[in-house]
Amino acid sequence: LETPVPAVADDLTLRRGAARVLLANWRGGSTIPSRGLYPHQWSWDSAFIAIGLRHLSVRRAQRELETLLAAQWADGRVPHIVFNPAVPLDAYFPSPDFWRSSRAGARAGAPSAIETSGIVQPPVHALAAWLVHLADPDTSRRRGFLARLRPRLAAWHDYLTGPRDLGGEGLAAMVHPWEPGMDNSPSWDGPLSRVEPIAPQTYRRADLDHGRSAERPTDLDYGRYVRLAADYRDAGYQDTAPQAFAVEDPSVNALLIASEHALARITDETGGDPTPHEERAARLTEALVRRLWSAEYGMFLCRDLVGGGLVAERSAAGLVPLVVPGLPAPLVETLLTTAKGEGFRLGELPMVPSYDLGGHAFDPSRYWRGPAWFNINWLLERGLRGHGLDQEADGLRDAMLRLAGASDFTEYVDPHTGAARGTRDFGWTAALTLDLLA
Ligand code: 9WN
Repeated sequence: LETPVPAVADDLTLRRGAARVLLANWRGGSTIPSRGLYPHQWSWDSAFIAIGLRHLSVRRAQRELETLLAAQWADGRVPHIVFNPAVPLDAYFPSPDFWRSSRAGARAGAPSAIETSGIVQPPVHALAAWLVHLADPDTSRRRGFLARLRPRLAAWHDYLTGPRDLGGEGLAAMVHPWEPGMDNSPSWDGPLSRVEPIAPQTYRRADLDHGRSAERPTDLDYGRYVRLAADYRDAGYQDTAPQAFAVEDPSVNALLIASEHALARITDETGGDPTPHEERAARLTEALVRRLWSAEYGMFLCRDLVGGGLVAERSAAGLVPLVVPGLPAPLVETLLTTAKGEGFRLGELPMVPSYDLGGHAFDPSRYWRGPAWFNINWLLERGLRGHGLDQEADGLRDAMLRLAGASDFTEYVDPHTGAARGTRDFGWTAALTLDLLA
């Protein structure tokens, strides 16, 4: 029996479908990731969404980033969720009454009139702002788009390279598994095992109203996520307090470097001196290689700052540094070999999985433990192209477009079959489809 091949949508149908998702998910000042599961504004989602939205409406793409950065805290952090007060509290957990940012985050400079979470997500924003600018430089200049955003983006990077350099070696650390955006990556199993889970009867998982439990993190994971977030909140969201979970993640730091290069371009465009930003990007690149490269694994690994040492798990986060423009050529070559090898099978499977296909924790359906995600594959596509690997980039691009169209812009796919997993009509899947089509 042959497996039926889904009809391939033509470019116009795809573009229309993606635009329909972004229009339906637009909430007046920003875009929600999905209508059921994620009814608020998320930080790195908004960056990816702005990158796609610029092909539909430059004005909305600018607005997306402006709305997010309007919720920035005085200490520079950009919160991972900006809550929409019109959405009922029980629609998403943890809700604003859990984070209590305006009160619990007051010392860290949380805004008093907007409720947000108190943790962060990967810094894709300066890169997004620069790409949005490039889509229509005249409108951008007329509106002073970059001039208004630049100080906020600079403060954001200062926060990550300052108070968040918990390891003291020049990289940004993440203090919660939600921060690197790959919540239940097997890389966190070890560091999380030290965290005492909060009792399940003390909260209600709203995500299971919308997502299949086999495709979501487990209850044990959630108990630990909630414990860490509650402890951080109870310490006033201060980064000086000791953390039970602290990791240096290669994807987060690679995105910081790509964004630092973008911040240099933004600074130059707005009449400033780009040199300090280029220098910081070079320092971060050196630290990334020194701290997180593993010659043995042929890729970058995460570093556990509490337990000490590199985490022996191969996740797609360790390939994302392909987006770093100045990555030394031998490392690019090794990353390509690893990506094409049996763990990730770039060029053989349609999209790159989030975790080693032969890894002990691999699960083709469960969230960040195997499924292939569109944002990560978009970053890999961009990275490959940036290093002149057009053939590999073209293959990834074609597969992403095919699967996005065939899956109703799903959140993630089974890496072997390409079957849709997670929620549908997902914001960044639609947005990045538009970007790949442009
Ligand atoms: C917690 C919104 C977010 C993404 C993350 C993804 C998922 C949230 C959740 O959804 O995380 O932040 O409730 O599971 O892991 O990358 O930004 O799309």
